[in-house]
Amino acid sequence: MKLPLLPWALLLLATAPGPGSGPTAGEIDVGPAHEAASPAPAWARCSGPSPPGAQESCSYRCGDWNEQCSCRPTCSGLGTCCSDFRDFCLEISPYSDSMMGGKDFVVQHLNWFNSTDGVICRFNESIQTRGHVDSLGLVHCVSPLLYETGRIPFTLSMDNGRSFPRSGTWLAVHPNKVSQTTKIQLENETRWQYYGTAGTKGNLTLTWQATVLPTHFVTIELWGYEETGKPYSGEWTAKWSYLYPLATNVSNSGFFTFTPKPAPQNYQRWEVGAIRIINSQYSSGEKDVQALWSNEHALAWHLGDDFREDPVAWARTQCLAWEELEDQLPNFLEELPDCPCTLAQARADTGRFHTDYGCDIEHGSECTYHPGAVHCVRSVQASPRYASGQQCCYTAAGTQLLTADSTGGSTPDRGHDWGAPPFRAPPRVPGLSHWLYDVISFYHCCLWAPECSRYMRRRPSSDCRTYRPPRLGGCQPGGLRAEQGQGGPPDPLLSPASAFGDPHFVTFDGANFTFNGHGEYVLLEAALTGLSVQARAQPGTTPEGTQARGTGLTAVAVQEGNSDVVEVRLADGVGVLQVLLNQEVLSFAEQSWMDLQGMFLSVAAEDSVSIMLSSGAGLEVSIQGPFLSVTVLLPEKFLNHTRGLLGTLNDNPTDDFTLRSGQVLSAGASSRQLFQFGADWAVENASSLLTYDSLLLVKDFLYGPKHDPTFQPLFPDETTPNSSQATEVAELCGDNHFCSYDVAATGSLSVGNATRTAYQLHQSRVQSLQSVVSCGWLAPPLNGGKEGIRYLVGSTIHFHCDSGYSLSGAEASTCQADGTWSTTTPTCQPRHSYTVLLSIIFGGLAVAALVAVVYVVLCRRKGNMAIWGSQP
Ligand SMILES: [Ca+2]
Ligand SMILES: [Ca+2]
Repeated sequence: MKLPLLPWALLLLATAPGPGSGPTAGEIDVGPAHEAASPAPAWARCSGPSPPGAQESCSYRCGDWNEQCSCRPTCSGLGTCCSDFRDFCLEISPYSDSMMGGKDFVVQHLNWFNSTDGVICRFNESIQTRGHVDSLGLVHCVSPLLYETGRIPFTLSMDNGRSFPRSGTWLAVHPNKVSQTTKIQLENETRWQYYGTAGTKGNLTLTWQATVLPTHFVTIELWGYEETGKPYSGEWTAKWSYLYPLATNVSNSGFFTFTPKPAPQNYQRWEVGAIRIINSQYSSGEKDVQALWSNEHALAWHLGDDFREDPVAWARTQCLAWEELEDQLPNFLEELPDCPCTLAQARADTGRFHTDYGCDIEHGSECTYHPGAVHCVRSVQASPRYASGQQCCYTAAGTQLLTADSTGGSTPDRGHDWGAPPFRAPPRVPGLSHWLYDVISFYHCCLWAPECSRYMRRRPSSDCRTYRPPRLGGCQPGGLRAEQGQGGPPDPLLSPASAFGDPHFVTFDGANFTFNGHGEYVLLEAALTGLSVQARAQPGTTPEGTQARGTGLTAVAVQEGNSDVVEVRLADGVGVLQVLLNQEVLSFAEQSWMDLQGMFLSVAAEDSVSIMLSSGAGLEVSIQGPFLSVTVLLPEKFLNHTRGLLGTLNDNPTDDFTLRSGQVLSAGASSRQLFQFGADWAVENASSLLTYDSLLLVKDFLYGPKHDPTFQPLFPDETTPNSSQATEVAELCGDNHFCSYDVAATGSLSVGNATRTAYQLHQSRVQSLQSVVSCGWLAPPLNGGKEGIRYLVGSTIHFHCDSGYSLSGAEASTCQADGTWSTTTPTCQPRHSYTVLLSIIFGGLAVAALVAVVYVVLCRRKGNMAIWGSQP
């Protein structure tokens, strides 16, 4: 019955409502699979002559479909596209650049040899930039200056704005995430930001790639960034302004040098800005024309004579003014999540924390602003009300580094460096709100004046007392297990292409099971946030090329609430990950990080994808052997709110095998009962998040049963353990039954070993995320000090007094399992003798010397500031 309907299926495949978009008026929903098999499925009854007015063009119809043809991204794979699909649903190259704009991009597949009276690109339905058609007939657009990151819809007009029938998407990224080679280079960068302070004067030089701007003469301009209006009010506005030209009509040589002069008085209020270079045919300051930008930076070099005459006093005044302002603004610290207690936790909690590129253990730990740290992470999500950001830094020993102990400690940020959806207005503007509230003040207090303690007082590190690690569940392919075929099992290590891994599931509460279903299944559903994670499992292939009796995951899809839908899948089964956003294949050729609706996406090294959802839930998908490995991380708020194959998260593993009906399988359920449990969680068409964009997927999954009842897996009791291996198995596998099962099934110890390794990877992650009790920061005694900066259970802090004082109380305190210190900080009582007087004198001298040393060190630190991306 199904096959004759296939042509319909193809046309209507496009009709499967796009995830996230929901059915719209006139759409015919694709019924569940069993309906398709019935004599007259609902949608078939509706068929007949095309309704009047049906269109065969994608003009104004990108993302739509009708009975005639489709303009949805899935149409290419299905061969159902309208013939002019690519003329109207635009592909562009490059597809991304800094949100600062001015990037020229080319519309692909659209060769324009007709006359045109004007190319106009309209972004976000409001910002228009002028494009052009080049001598080869290629259509160009220019990206606009934006105050947001992420995917920006645009439409294209070829008739000077009368009609905009074509559409596409531009990806705006954080200015620091753009390749430095596409920017103006400020030569000897630190000189620019210290110009006018002691010992920094002379000429400044900038260079750029002249070929990027197709002109002989350019204008070099300064732009300034400011936020106006009452903070945290509706009038709070972000604004880039053109300030003044540094040079007009200079040769486009890629090189310019000048002696900075103080800016005219009315421009001195801008302290953060960037340089822009444009074709001199445009008038100075013309918006949204093709341009090159420099990094945003502290405009020391343009500040007035008052700065140059006494930079330290000037900066101190600014620092004090910032302090005063901070005290009037709401306290954002209370809203921030606490940091993970250890480096291991911070690196494993990938749903909520992500590497701070300014201090990255995987890139040499160049921690300019955090001396003493080897790695920092930032909270992925900005805090809900004030859009502020948490930062957490760790020492080589894995201990959190706090500002209370060290100037290298992590500093929370009033404006999250990565911005916060919906962006556009302060304090949510990516990078720049952070510059105004957290970075320029660092220059004032810490780099230009010796007032750093003032900065640290208002940006104190959080400790980890309220941090709770996320819970972990997932599905890992087991070892590379070969099918037992005729003539005995082949050695999978000799024929890896023939190998497959059984999906071994571990629930959030730690129950393990093997499930070899062929179909699409619900890994997790949580009504709490509308979170849904679904996966597709497909059989492996035997060495003989036939279907194996074990399956592995080949695709996983996720959505939370009304977020975008992201699917990660194996592309054509050749060990390459493919990521789909709302059914469209994403390219990571230009960007490895993407700000999407309701989630962030990060791709590492092409074989692993991290998805960070707004609830703090995270997904890690990677390739392991011939299949996918999927790990789901859930914050504690999901307790008692999950169902599906990964179980009911409630600290009780015995109720994890719960069917949709609520019936609970006992912990001793047989592998056949567990198979039924898995089958019960088959996805339903109406709520499927997966994409069906090939004939095979349509046939096997959209119209096939979601759980294939004809597929016969191999159950453990069908394998015969080889008693001669018993000792070796026990030695290798210990109590890991996945390992012993796979050895039994394949007869190969090396297979068991691979299974064990995969399992151990999961276990080590679980281990990293173990809860650690923290007693919190412990103050040193007044007129004394302490040794030790670790405040976790079992750690001991030792106290001492300055000379002239004697300790009253315990010399040490230990963090106890209940989160309290064994004793309070002792006090230091003065000893009454001449030594007191002497120590005061020498102590005073020592303090003065220390202050001098700190100041010199801070000034020197500027010499190391190679990367401006590494912000405090
Ligand atoms: Ca910070
Ligand atoms: Ca449970």
